[in-house]
Amino acid sequence: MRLRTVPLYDCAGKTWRDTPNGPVRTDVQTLTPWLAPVVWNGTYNIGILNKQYNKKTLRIGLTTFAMKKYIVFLKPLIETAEMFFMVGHKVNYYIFTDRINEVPTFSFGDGRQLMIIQLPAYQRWQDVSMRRMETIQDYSRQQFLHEVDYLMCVDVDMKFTDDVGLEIIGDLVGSLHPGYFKSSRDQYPYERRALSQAFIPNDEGDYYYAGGHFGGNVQEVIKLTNHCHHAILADKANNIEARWHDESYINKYFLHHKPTKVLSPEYIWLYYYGDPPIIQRKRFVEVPKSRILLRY
Ligand code: 4GW
Ligand code: MN
Repeated sequence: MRLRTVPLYDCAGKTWRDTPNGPVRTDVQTLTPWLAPVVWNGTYNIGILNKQYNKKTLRIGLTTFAMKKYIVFLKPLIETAEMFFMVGHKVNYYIFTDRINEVPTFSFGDGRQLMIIQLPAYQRWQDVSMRRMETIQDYSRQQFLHEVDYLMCVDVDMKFTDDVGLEIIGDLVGSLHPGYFKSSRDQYPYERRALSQAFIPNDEGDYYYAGGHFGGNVQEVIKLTNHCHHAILADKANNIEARWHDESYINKYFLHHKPTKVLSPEYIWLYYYGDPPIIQRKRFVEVPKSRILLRY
């Protein structure tokens, strides 16, 4: 008997196979050893996911920090989020900035809004980056917990270039760093000094996760950010700062609190890593920044 051709359906200009039980991607790992899905193009059916969730009640928060000169990244991030991020769903954008007067005006889809939260600017950029943990934890307890169900916390120097939808929703969500998804664990740039709270020995660790895209339900985000914030403080008291700042602490957290969903590097792509065919859709990509202009 001839094999029936599997019908191809169109999904935002891309094709994927819509069959009841697969096929899933065979060129990438789609399940972690603790049985959490790794989300790649072709591994899910967005139509089923959209039917499964109740659009009227689901509320999603997106947090980002646009401190000091990084305020220039806000416009492309939000404008592209309106085109690609959780389209058709309720979204609250939470923008932390010290430059509230420089926040542009946007037009939003139904049920979508932006809230500005003013912060004092920290002098050291490492502190700007690391204090995100403390701040997200703080505002999640006070505010986000009462306003949204899930939070995604992202770098601001990024833009959406393809759909990001309900496939990323999970209780605790991490993203694979684009530079290390093919590396072995001893090559991951984990913090290797035993003195640091972020220390991971050579023979431990599952993946190298990106610091610029994590999330989950608000309770889980509170646990993660609270844990990382306190690890950062403990290290500070010992005059030590982990190699990749907040990213190192997030990696340590995920070692002992496994994500329930892992996003492929489609969800945080950096141009430095080129254009490999394994990345079928680049959904959330870095906006190149002039270090000379922005670093201080
Ligand atoms: C060096 O001078 C700086 S400034 C490094 C980070 C800086 C920075 C970062 C900033 O001045 N303002 C700011 O809001 N941030 C936030 O931290 C912003 O959300 C940014 O995306 C995040 C992480 O910094 P980054 O994107 O520069 O880090 P990488 O290069 O690792 O993506
Ligand atoms: Mn960044």
